[in-house]
Amino acid sequence: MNQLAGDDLRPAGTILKKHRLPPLAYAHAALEPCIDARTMMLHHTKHHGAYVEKLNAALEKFPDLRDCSALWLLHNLDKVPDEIRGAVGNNAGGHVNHSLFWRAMKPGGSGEPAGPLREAIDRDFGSVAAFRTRFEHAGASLFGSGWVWLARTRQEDGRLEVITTPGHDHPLMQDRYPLLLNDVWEHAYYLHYESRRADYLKAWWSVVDWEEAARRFELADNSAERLWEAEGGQLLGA
Ligand code: MN3
Repeated sequence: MNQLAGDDLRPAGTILKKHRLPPLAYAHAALEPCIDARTMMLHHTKHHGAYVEKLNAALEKFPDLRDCSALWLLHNLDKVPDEIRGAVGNNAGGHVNHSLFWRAMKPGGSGEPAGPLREAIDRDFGSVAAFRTRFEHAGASLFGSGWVWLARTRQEDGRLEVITTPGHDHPLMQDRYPLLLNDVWEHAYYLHYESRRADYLKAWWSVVDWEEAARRFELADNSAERLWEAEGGQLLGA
């Protein structure tokens, strides 16, 4: 059923898989002072952890779907039974987006975007500074909980756009590939920034891993298959 994330295929005779909380590649305190250690600990183990647990609970009675990656489920909600569609949409989305989010950051960041991604940013936004302003504005203006993204359209021109998604929706639902994302749910910033979401968005650039965004960009050259297949689907989600 699922050919989109290679590590999800179940060898005969093994127990049904469960979705797992991916480990962070850095310590909870490693993104300070931009993101404090307690926020990271709660965000990763409690919030992301709860999405994983609830996704597994929703799939408990549907063994066929337990072989599917979270990204596949999110992209194929029409094939998910009515009674769990809402729970699967919310929690698969939470799992996918947070898995991308942890990898979008690294301690100390990686400076400025470079190479073909930089050229595309300059082409489509005018400059990196103009892109950042647009991204911060979109994130700050998003009503309620959601995500702000640098995304690449799946149209032929492959232009870059800043978009937002409500809740845990994913850019593929808007026919776009994710390159970079920031979480603007209050749980992502409230302990340190309180209601100052705009300050969080501005500080966040110091921990962005542009090399990861560039890897996604270079694979997203209008070939969905390459992104789906690359690294077991990891470049698109979980
Ligand atoms: Mn979050």
